[in-house]
Amino acid sequence: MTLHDCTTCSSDACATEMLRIADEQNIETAWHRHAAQQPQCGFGSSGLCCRICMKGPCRIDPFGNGPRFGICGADADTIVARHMVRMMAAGAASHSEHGRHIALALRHLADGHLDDYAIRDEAKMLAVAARLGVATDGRALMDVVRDVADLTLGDFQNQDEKKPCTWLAATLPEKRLKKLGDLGILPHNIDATVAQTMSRTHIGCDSDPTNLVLGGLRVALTDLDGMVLATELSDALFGTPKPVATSSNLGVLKVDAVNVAVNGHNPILSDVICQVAADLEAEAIAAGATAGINIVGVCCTGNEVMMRHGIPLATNYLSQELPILTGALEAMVLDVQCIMPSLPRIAECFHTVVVTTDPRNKIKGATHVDFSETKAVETAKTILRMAIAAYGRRDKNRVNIPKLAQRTIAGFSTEAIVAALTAVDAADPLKPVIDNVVNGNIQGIVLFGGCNNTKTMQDASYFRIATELARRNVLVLATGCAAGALAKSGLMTPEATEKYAGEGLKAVSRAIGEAAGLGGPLPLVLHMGSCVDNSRAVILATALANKLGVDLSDLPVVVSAPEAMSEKAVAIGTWAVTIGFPTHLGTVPPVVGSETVTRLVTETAKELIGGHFIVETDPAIAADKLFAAIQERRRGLGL
Ligand code: SF4
Ligand code: MSK
Repeated sequence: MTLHDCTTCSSDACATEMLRIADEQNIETAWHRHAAQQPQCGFGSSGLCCRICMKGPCRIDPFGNGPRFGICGADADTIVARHMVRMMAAGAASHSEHGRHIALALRHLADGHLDDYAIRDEAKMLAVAARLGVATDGRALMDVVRDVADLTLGDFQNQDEKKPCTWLAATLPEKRLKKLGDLGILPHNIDATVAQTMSRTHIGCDSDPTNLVLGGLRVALTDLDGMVLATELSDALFGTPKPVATSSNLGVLKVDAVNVAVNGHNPILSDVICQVAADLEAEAIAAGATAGINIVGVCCTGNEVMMRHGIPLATNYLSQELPILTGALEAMVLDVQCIMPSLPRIAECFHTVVVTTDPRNKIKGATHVDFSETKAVETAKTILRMAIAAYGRRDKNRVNIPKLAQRTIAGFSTEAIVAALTAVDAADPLKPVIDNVVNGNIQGIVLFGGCNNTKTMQDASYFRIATELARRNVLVLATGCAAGALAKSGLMTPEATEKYAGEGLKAVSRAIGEAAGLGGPLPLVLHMGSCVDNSRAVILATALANKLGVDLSDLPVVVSAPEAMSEKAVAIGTWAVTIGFPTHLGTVPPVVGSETVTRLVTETAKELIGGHFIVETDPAIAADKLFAAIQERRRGLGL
């Protein structure tokens, strides 16, 4: 199967170039496998295939000509709702497990067991402690860290259903917390809520679609809890991002360096790899790599190290196989989540070593190097030496590094945005944003999140919707693989602001950028980090809502996931709706087999919680719908 003339695979020029090489060398990528899967099953696509018990799979005929019930009697509504809610639970488990890992690391650090880590941002640590109500005055830092870690781990342990998760309570506006509490969907414990979700969706349990969806909203909120705690504690441990200039796309690989890609999500190993690479520079040069060691990022680990260390981003989720195809990648180092099991198969065709590091996330054919925080530096050096050894096996005749590396300004944490605004109004940093929303220079805010999906042309919708909304003076934020797409497209630059922003947005952006000493406007798209860092946008929105005395559902803030793919994206989209944001999906989720569930999440949700899903695969129409949702909110505020 060849894809070299594929006009719908990717809008990323480097990906298209590498697909041609894949065809020439007969190497299979995700796009080839997508083509081989066509046509995909209609029952599965619409959510009408149930595999909850071994009497199944049971399938419901969406046209009414065949079975209307599964063997146990479950109908389309129950089947669709149960499977969708289980996706949310899996997403919540994933983000929260990431968060737990960071919280446990902090606990071990406080107990003096982690020599290779430190609190890099003490001010953030103290700010977090104050937010959680932990006393800081006159106390040793590590005592504060221990209390924060224990309070955080309490969100995985609390058995009092009336006491909401600590981090949610410390993050969302009072009005939103009350609404969620009144609906009975404010979770008390991440682990317990995930377990309850699995239990209520077992055969013979909850079959009421409305009740199931409400359970889904509750478990999705645990996803948000896990994300907020992961982000905030990572900042304390590794540093809070500040604007940093770097570059994106496969041209960041260097022909004369030992190239090492870090891929996955959790910065706990990759951050150490970035730190120790300089120590092994001489060994790499001695091996013939005159440019030393070049660390690059992929997917959300890439976002983590890009925003904190300026490490260039090689690519996002869907094209993660392609750095290997350049023939110039010595090692790909993996941690957790969104990692393709195909990587070792592709690496077999080259000299690349694929290294897994998490004992619960191994891949057949990869080399496993067990990572633990107690020997972080030692492990990082072992892996880098494997990469240096691989450099000697590189076939120079097979090196094909695309030339494109887009300039990228990353690292707009909430704190960095507030710092830039403080340069405009030190007494009241949020005032410039609010004034400009009121006068219409800024019509609203859109947060792009989520993945890549082979069902759409890679990265294309991100570019189209972002530029279209920016032209209409909507401020654009991005995280995760959305951020990767928009970085590779060149939209994280001041030049993109000059080119694509509407006049109002451009004027505001110039004023803030110049006051903050950036020497020009802000980038068109503000890079807020990895998937877990969607929490940063929630914190920013909460600050705006509190300042205005309104709920999140009153703000002209919308969310867009044009290429949503993972269970984590399902969980993120659901909590975005649950806290009140209109949320666009550009890929159709497996719910359309149930009119009831579809109506619940696209219409009823709006009445109940303020947010709702907008499913729209056409990016131009999606931009119109998102802008219309912003206008509706503005009218609600009397603007
Ligand atoms: Fe079929 Fe019911 Fe089992 Fe699902 S739970 S597979 S509908 S019998
Ligand atoms: S990595 S969840 S593909 S954004 Fe965070 Fe990207 Fe989606 Fe994974």
